[in-house]
Amino acid sequence: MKIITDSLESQLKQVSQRTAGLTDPKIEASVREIIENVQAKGDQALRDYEKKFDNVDLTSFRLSDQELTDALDSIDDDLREALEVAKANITSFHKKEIEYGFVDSEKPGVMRGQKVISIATVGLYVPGGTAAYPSSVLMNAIPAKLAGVNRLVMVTPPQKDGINKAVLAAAKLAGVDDVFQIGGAQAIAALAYGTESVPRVDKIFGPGNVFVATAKKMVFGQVAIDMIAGPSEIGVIADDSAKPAQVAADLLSQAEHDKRSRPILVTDSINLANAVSDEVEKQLQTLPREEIARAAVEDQGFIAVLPKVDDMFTLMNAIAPEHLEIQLPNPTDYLAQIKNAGSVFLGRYASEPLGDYVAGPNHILPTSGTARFSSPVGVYDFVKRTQFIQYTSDALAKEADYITKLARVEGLEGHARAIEAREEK
Ligand code: HSO
Ligand code: ZN
Repeated sequence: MKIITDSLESQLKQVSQRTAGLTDPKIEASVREIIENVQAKGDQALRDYEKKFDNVDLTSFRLSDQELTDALDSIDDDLREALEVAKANITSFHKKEIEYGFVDSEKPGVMRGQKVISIATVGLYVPGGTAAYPSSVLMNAIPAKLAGVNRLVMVTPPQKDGINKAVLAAAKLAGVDDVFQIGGAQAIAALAYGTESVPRVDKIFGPGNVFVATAKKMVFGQVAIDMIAGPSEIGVIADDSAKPAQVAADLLSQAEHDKRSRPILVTDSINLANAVSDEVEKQLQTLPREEIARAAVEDQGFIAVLPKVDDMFTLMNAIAPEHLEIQLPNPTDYLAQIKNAGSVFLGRYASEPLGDYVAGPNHILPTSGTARFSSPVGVYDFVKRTQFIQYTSDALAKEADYITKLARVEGLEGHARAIEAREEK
């Protein structure tokens, strides 16, 4: 792995030059055409695109409830137990995120408040092939259902040998209401505009390839979207007390996701830097996804050596990694110094995959430095807020002059008169 011993200033400069890539205009044009066709021709367009892109002839897109039940019955007992444990831990954590709104009646005659209302219908995109992760179905569906979403609609591309049973089992366990076998930009268009068989949703969640991501960007406004997920990172801050084999394994756990994943170690110890670099090479040689992980390690990864602990945190906050492991003695002492990170893993035993699967906090996290301004997926993403106001005649009379003053300054006589219409003569 590349080891960098430059000054903090020079490393910060390199981080600040990182930018999000622009979408290719050719992809945009073809996605626009797909969206327009689905809008105009509904199910017929979906059938045509599924034939063209996924080479399947579909008469109906929706899987029956029996198919979901059968999938859940078909998985082995150990997998069932693992999914159940994950579900229980995700549920108990996310229950803590539920908001109840408030009513404020501190001023006489005035009631003000905020009400939290679940989003009625939500779409969840689940990619096909090897990126179809049952764990990610749980991470989206459980907070959605806790928030009170009425109808949670999952879409996933049809597969030659049928849709991944573990994904369907997770969907059933987590309370997904409908599963449609459709994928790509056409699935996003169907969710955004609705077709004869696919309901129109209010918000779309879930990762996908560049066509899916482009389609999500284009339908934003018609519907809400969760985020546009970019390449992910794992950042580890460690000193000499860390075990090189563990640090290396954790870096590779994230590197194996994608060639564009970025594994980063920041340490004050050149010995640890060298030992981790050697370990990464050694462990790569027996990793089944070596090709992907090696590309991530060699093209995206690096080890930064900075002698001061404060500097290590300054650099990591600038990187704003999706996952941040603190492998230092007394790791909780550093929580206050962390400003930008999706999810933080404290101490030797909080290895990143613990958070991917069973700990309970969400694993759908802000990537590519967006932890500067975004949060993990949570119950709060599946709700919206409405506020309310009630005044008595006396309470309004006390503030009426302020309203008419502000209204007339803004040139809005109608506003002022609406208030004056309440004056009791
Ligand atoms: N680490 C991924 C989530 C995941 N890992 C799903 C395994 N399965 C999020 O960056
Ligand atoms: Zn992972």
